[in-house]
Amino acid sequence: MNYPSRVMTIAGSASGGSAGIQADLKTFQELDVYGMSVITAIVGRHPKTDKNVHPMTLEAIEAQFDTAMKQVGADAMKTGMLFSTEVIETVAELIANSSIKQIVVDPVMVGKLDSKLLADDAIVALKEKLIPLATIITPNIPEASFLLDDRTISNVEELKQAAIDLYELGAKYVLVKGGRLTGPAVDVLYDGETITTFEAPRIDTVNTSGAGCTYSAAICAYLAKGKAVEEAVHLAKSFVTTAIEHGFSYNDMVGPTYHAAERKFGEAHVIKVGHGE
Ligand code: PXL
Repeated sequence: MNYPSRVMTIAGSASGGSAGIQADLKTFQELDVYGMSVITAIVGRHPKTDKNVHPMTLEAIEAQFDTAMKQVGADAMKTGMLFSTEVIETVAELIANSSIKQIVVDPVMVGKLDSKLLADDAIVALKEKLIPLATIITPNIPEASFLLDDRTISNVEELKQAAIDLYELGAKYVLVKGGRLTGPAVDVLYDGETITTFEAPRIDTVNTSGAGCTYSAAICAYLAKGKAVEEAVHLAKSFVTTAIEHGFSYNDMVGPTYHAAERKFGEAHVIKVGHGE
């Protein structure tokens, strides 16, 4: 038998099941890769104390990583919510000392419901320690803007310039996601030489919780399967667009994307790919 490729996510647990570790593992399963997880923190708001981020110890993070690597090993990995400088530094060291080749860094900063997922002082470690190890980073507009000292990004041209400038941080590829602009959902990929755009139709829904996690997890899964970065982004964008199209909610809160959508309904969206500036 051909065993499935091995993927690991290092991220926060989102108890509602839409984002974080839970979105990552659902995505991995849908794409038939073997998913493993290192939980950095548990995210869930306590009704009385209001505390929302419950961090794991560094020892627990290292123990999870070591166990998964010894038991299985990994062909690709992604990072999501890491929260603090010390966790970012620990994770960067684990990655640097591993043989994992494909590293997706989703620079998670703020959740859909405005929960803070990156500490104020952690941006320096993110930029200096983790991003230089990345095969690809996948910031959305607020994240790209924050990484570029609060630059305004309000159209596709500025999205392209942001990708070019973020490349200087040392990742091999930069994908800046334009989902928050108006018009079609355009993402820009830059590899130091060529700009590639990926365009999907805008879907009129509020149920996009975990879309960013799902997108980066899908990129990670396709990289583990041996796809080149551009192809992995293309396939992942189609996967997440279909998941967003079939997003839903069990109540009046912002709901999840539907991770099983592509499997159940087929590939609904053609992604338009453009090359050059
Ligand atoms: O969607 C960003 C995100 C990432 N990781 C965790 C989260 C969220 C959003 O709530 O809870 C753990």
